[in-house]
Amino acid sequence: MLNLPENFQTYSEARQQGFIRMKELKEKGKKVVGTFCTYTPTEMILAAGAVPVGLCGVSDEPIPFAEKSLPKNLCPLIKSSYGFAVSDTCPYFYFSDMILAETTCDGKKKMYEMMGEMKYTHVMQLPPGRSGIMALESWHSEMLRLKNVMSQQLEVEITDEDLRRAIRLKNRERKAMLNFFEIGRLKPSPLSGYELSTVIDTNSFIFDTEEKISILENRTAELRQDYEDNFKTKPSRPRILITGCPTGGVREKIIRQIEELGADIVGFENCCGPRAQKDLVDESKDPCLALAEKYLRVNCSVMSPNPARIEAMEEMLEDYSVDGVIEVILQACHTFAIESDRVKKFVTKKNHLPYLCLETDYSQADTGQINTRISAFLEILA
Ligand code: BJ8
Repeated sequence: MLNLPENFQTYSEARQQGFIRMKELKEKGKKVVGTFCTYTPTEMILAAGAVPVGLCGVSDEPIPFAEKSLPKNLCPLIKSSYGFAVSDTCPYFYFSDMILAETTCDGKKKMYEMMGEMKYTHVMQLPPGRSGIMALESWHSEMLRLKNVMSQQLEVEITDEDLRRAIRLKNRERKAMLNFFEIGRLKPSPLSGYELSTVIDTNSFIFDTEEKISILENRTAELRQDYEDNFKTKPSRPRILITGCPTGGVREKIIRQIEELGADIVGFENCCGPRAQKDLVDESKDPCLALAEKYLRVNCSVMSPNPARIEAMEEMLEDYSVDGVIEVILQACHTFAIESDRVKKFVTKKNHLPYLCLETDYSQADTGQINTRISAFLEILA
């Protein structure tokens, strides 16, 4: 049984509840910006007085709509995101005044060209690597360009003081999220990986950052107390670190299943985890430069080379007392699939820990096979 709070909301419940809140905000004249990625500088959206909303597709329902114009052999996250937009079944896409996207993987950036035919889509040109001064200069100029584009598109002025205020607020949110993630370090962890990944995704449907911070702080305090009262003396189950592609679309099929089969997911080294939270935006610098520096450090596999991901994993293996690593690769995600060889060697040869790689999509076709592979993997850890 997963340790879930009484008022726990599933992803689809939280998504539905957010519709009403968003409609009310729109009626009050609030502008909304749809986003897809951890590279998105949400501070710029907040500084513009607008509301950011995550539009990443985590359901296979809209995929048939996407496959009418996108190749079948494409990442399900891209197909699902596009499918929602093209089938007009996502109220958040409908309510968005503009889309803010980045050139991350090839599939996403080409899909954004098609999305731009439906709604104004600004695509930031992300450098393909971080080394050298050129990368930072070019990403900094993309931040300045974004500031102009967003001012025009949303018809607002964005001042440096607006940006500084947004940076301070987001930094507070990051700290609250990080403290929440770090509950996973406790042994045994009172926080299920299922709850953790759900809360992080559903947070995107709470549009008041102060409210998000307080929800996270309250739940973190509750979990610490729960650990002291009920968990501290319990035996620990095998402790799993999840890595690879975002796992929102395989939450039931993989994340819940791992825990129901007898292990604890204690951390996520992917975009559902502390990847974007653990380093803050420098509040003392010029705001656009500080944003450029921070977001260039995101250690996604679209960056080449990407040693920072292995460094982050090294820290997590130790800090979260990990017993085994499960990597999730979404179908046709070339960058994470190629990087998985390095991850496997790092986990098994350098750290002498078991490693399992699951390549999957959003369908239920491989559920049985995935259960068998997870069960066999957990037997090694028992
Ligand atoms: S920072 S992980 S959110 S790009 S899984 S669409 S990479 S083919 S989602 Fe991602 Fe930003 Fe990176 Fe995070 Fe492409 Fe791979 Fe699909 Fe991906």
